[in-house]
Formats: sequence, C-alpha cells, structure tokens
Amino acid sequence: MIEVFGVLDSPFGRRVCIVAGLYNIPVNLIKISAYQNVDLLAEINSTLTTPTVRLSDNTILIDSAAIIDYFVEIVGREKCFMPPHGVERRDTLQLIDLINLSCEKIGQLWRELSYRPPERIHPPIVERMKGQVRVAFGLLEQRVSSVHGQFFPTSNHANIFGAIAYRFANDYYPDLVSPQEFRRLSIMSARAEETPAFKAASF
Ligand SMILES: N[C@@H](CCC(=O)N[C@@H](CS)C(=O)NCC(=O)O)C(=O)O
Repeated sequence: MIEVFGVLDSPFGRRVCIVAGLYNIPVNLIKISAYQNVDLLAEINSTLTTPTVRLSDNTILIDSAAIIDYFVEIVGREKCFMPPHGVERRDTLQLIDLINLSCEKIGQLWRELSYRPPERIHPPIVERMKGQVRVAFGLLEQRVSSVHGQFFPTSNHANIFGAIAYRFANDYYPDLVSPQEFRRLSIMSARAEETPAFKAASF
C-alpha cells in the first residue's frame, strides 16, 4: 500500500490524504512531523520535508503537487477533479497557485516566529508575510461564488485545497484571516469539514 509520511495539520499532508480518499486510493498515513521526527524522516527522505510518499516499489515522491499528479495517473484524468482544458482549467490552476502561496507563507511565518530567536526576528519580514497571506486570501474570498459557496459548482481541486487552506490559516493565525472578514471562505471550509473525506482526515 502507498505510505504517506506527514501530518494532518499540515495543509500539504492533509491535501494528499483527502485527495487519496476522494480518489479511493488506499493509503497508510504514518504520522511524522518534519520538525519533531527528524531522524525518522531522514531515513525516508533526506531532504527532510513532508509530505513524503513511499510507493510499494520503494520509490519516494516528495511535494504534494507531484504526489497528487501521481494519484491522477491511477484514478484517470476524467475523474481527477481537474478541468481538462480551457478557461476553467486556467482558473483552477490560478486558484491552486494562490492557495499554495498562502499555505507556504503561513508555514514561513510560523517558522520565523517559532524557531528564530526573538531578538533576531525582523518585523518588516513578518509584516510582509502577513500581508501576503491576507492579500492571497482576499483574492480567494472574491472568487468564492455567492451562489454555490465554492470556487466551482462541482468537485474541483481548488475547492478542496481552498477549504483545507482556510482551516489551516484560521487554526494558526485566526486574527489574520477571521471568519468575519473572510466569510465565504470560512463557510466553504466549514461545509467541507462536514464531508466524509474531510472527516476521515480530521485532526
Ligand atoms: N511544496 C511542498 C511544501 C511542503 C512543506 O512546506 N512541508 C513542510 C511541513 S508542512 C516541511 O516539510 N517543512 C520542513 C522544511 O521545509 O524543512 C508540498 O507541496 O508538499
């Protein structure tokens, strides 16, 4: 069985697990943190990043986008929640990039505030990252439809990842992305959390 090394409170690890569930691809999640289980992780992926996937032939895949691309090969393009072409595909890619950026920036912000000695923290960089997160979520908020409450009316990777990312941002920095300010995203995320696929990857 495919092994996923990572944690569910990471948006990248959680995305891999949720997408595997939605694609009906069985995976075995081995909960290890890139920061707390370094020795263990080094044995599997010496670049020390999660999520890391180990396939049955021992091939190692890193980076959630590459892992999901591999899953697409298993499930087939017609069932993969990614529009095959045209404006919808372009818009999906654009949204996924924005969501990815917001998750990366929150990760960087968290590392800056958690690991750097307080006297070495550079406030302008912290403010820059907070601003980037808020801008990205602001752009995303505008793209949630007032009609169906998601980016796209039917299953789509941007809907899935956007819901994961808002929960992640709100868990870590609730003042930065409050539900009052990002109302549509917060409702989209809350609805997604009620679905079996998200519940199966709860934490
Ligand atoms: N682009 C990567 C980002 C993954 C990522 O940022 N993972 C974090 C944990 S949530 C990590 O491995 N951090 C350790 C490090 O970068 O040294 C992906 O999509 O999988």
